[in-house]
Amino acid sequence: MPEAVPAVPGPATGGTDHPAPGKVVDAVVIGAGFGGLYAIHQLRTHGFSLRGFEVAGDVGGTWYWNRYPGARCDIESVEYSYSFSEELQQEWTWTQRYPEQPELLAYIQHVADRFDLRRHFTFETRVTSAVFDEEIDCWTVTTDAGEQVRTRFVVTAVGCLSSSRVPDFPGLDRFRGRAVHTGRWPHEGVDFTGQRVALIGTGSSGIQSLPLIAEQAAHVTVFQRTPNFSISGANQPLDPEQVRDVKEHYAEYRAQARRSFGGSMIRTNRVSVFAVSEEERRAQFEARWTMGGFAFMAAFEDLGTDLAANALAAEFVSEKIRQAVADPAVAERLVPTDHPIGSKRICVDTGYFETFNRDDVRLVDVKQTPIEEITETGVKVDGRVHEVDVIVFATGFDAMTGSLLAMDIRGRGGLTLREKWAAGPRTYLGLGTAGFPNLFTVTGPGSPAVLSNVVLAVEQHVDWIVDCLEYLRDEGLATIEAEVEAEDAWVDHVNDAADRTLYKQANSWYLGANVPGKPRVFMPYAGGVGRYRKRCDAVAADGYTGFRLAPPGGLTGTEPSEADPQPVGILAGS
Ligand code: NA7
Repeated sequence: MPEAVPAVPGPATGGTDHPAPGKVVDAVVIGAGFGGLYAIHQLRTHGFSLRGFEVAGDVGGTWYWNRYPGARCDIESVEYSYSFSEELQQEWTWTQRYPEQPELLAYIQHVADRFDLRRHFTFETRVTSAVFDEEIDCWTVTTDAGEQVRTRFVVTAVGCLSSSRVPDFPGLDRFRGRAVHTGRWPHEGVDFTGQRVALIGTGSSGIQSLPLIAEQAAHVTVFQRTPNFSISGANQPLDPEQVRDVKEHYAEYRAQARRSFGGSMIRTNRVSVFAVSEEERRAQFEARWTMGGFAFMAAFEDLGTDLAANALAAEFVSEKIRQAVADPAVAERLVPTDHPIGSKRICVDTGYFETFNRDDVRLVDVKQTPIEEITETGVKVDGRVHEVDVIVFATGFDAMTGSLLAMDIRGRGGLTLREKWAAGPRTYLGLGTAGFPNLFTVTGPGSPAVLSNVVLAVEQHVDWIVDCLEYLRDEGLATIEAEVEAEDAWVDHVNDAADRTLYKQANSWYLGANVPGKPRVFMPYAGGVGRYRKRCDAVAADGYTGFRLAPPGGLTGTEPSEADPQPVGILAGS
């Protein structure tokens, strides 16, 4: 099994700021990544009492755990950053077009320091359960340290790609070498010098890490089940002139991103791929290829929705793969053939395909002949053991629902979230789910987060949630809960939006296809962040249509008794 990550000492900041034991707090925030940190900041700014819990030893979320060589964001740094503070966005200067994990983590730590956010968190502590008491409209949150906190609201900011997953290969425990997962990378790093390495998985994590592991290791065997489309990020140091321009016009750029489909400043060429000559088409593809990264899929307006249009883009990228890889047989195995380009999140790489030109890198196809077992000395495929010293599992995550369902969340009538979502997640706007009052999911299933720039997505969710809590406080209301009809309509709409695209044609983690037994449901909202934001704003402006709002005891008709803990904060107007 991949080894456990050693505990990292907690941050050396000035103590904690936790409400007195026994007090009912307004909100418990779970997670100290981009979402949880901003939730804490906004809730505190608006006068809510709170507690935060985080499994890791410090802030960072995704960027705390994914420390593998080459880990880098696929959204440009100037966009993948908070917009809520003008001072913050002016004072922080990114160095590269696509930020590497250490720079991202340094940024998040800077935000935590600058806004003094750590003091609200209890680190190295996992929330194990959250149980709603409908008599008194109150949640009890329990941690693995045995602490119980009573709270009016629970805000989960647990991340969409935080539940790392190692497939259940027979013999996993027998391996005598070292085994690590990219999403739980050891903090002291892994020295591959002189080592024979097995890299299992060719998603974004495998594709980013291969070139760097290969540079160090004696030999790398890459076990590929599904070839993936990957586009060079054309990463480079940021031009100071460009940084100056972005900083000067940040407000406009952010506004444009908020209105866009994917939450970024990439502009889609609003022309069908069929409306231009072959020459023009090629020139446009070439120009977008040179730009690098996600801009490629915006070369024409119909690449994500029309299979024939998509095939032209896929063919262009396949040609690039064939040009990059010297051995035609290896190149052919690296060319994706089983899904439309972009129907899985496109990978953004630095020299991935070229790495297969090295003598010390070998590609093993495990589609037709899957990995049989892990032995004491290596990985067995088709009767042959590939002997290695280290296995790197770049095998992905139980995405979007894994970390939510890992907690025992119980709503009305003791219904568990696991029971409610047994056939797939059901939410209203990705923010709440019927039967679970006062539970908010930042970047929950049914929201566009993972199809977009996640930082922009968490800001929108947190702003909406905090506005909602203020509304409830101002109106003297105790609970908010999605109505079943609104939720059903939203789930239908999420499905319709996906059906208008090619997303469902890939066996992706968006569909839960990578986890055996997981219901095959398209989880994110593919209608675009601009449209989604408008919808959320309209719901709020109309007094939270589709949600049921109630005063204290309003749904049960029960007033809290003297013996019950008296709510502080939200109802008491703290
Ligand atoms: P991904 O994209 O889920 O990739 C996981 C990879 O692991 C993928 O190539 C899988 O093949 C492979 N895998 C999973 N199980 C197996 C087994 N049993 N045998 C062989 N190969 C296997 O995770 P990443 O961490 O790379 O990226 C996640 C997201 O992070 C990414 O989309 C970006 O948004 C950032 P498969 O494709 O399932 O055949």
